Amino acid sequence: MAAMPQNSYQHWDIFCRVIDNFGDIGVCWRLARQLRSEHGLEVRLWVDELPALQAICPEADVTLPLQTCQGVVIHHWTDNFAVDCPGEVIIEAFACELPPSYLAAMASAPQKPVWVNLDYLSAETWAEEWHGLTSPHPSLPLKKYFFFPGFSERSGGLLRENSLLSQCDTEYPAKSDEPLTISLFCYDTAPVGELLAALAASPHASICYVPPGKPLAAVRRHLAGDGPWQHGNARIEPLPFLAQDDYDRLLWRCDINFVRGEDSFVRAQWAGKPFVWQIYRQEEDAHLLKLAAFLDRCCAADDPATRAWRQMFEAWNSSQELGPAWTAFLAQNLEIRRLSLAWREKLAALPDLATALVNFCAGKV
Ligand code: TRH
Repeated sequence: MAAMPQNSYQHWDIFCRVIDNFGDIGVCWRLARQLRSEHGLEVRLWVDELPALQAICPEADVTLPLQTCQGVVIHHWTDNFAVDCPGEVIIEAFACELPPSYLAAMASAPQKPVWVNLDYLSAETWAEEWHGLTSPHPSLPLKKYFFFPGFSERSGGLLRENSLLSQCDTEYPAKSDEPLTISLFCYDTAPVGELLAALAASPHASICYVPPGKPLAAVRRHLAGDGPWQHGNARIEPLPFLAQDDYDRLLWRCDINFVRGEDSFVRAQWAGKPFVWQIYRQEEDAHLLKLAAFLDRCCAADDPATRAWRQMFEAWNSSQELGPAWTAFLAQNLEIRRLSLAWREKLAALPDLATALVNFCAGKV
């Protein structure tokens, strides 16, 4: 267990509203588990959609208003919310808005809790500038801190469990013979048809693992039936939705990972394998700035491998032709593997997000 900083708080409440998909609960569940298992904290997780939690944590029971999973106390967050005593630290994930009765309880607590908005991950520099700033509540004697995950020491870092990298390297040491193994977690807007065509026509055999939901729906728009499919030189295999730790193992085991959103994107970076990110679309194309900011950090060099990697990200996220980008990406695969490991090493030198958050909150009121 990590050494506790002076004046650290024991009782943490995390609030999570599932907007869509699995990223909101994915981040909160991972954080809750790590605060419990590595920092020994008492953690309550309030989540409004238990089925989303159950998808990534199959032991969760969707019928229970209150249960404990892996040491984390899980509450179903419903409209008739009630709590006796607020935590000492309150994490409002992704500005999900705390219930008014809870805010009132926070305001009347003898010692005001530390209230933190855990924000979305962005490589943009404004996120570093905002990291750690506060905002007073308009009417109650409370202030909220903004905590931004990120890719530099000026941010709150990324979620990374203590033994993650050693576990990954021990369980799945490098392999690089055919068939090429690929995991495909994407939105249904990705140019999946072009990827399937390129894999089918490739002289190299591949296996592509496809999770249910949007990725499988995208595949089924191009291949008839339920699969698995042999499509030219590619085998396309549907997978069940995996528990979060098993999804990590899939990323460790595959040669190339297509990931999306926020949490799988981070986990692919810890896998240290070439990955392709489909960013979550935002209004007015705000996501394109976010994508460019990440590429400027991760793919800053001007060499053939970095250019091929960047080109693949751009093609996967736009309507550009995918075929040439994929061919260049594959041709540079070994070098991109080396770049992925170097990037992982750079990120792993930063404090992990859970530890940074515990240190950030210690002693604050
Ligand atoms: O599911 P996502 O697209 O989630 C999000 C949300 O849409 C959110 O609203 C948005 O703001 C955010 O993206 C940017 O992608 P993400 O973040 O990768 O979350 C997926 C989670 O599901 C992650 O924790 C990994 C997990 N997962 C499993 O546990 N098992 C699986 O089989 C798969 C495919 C994923």
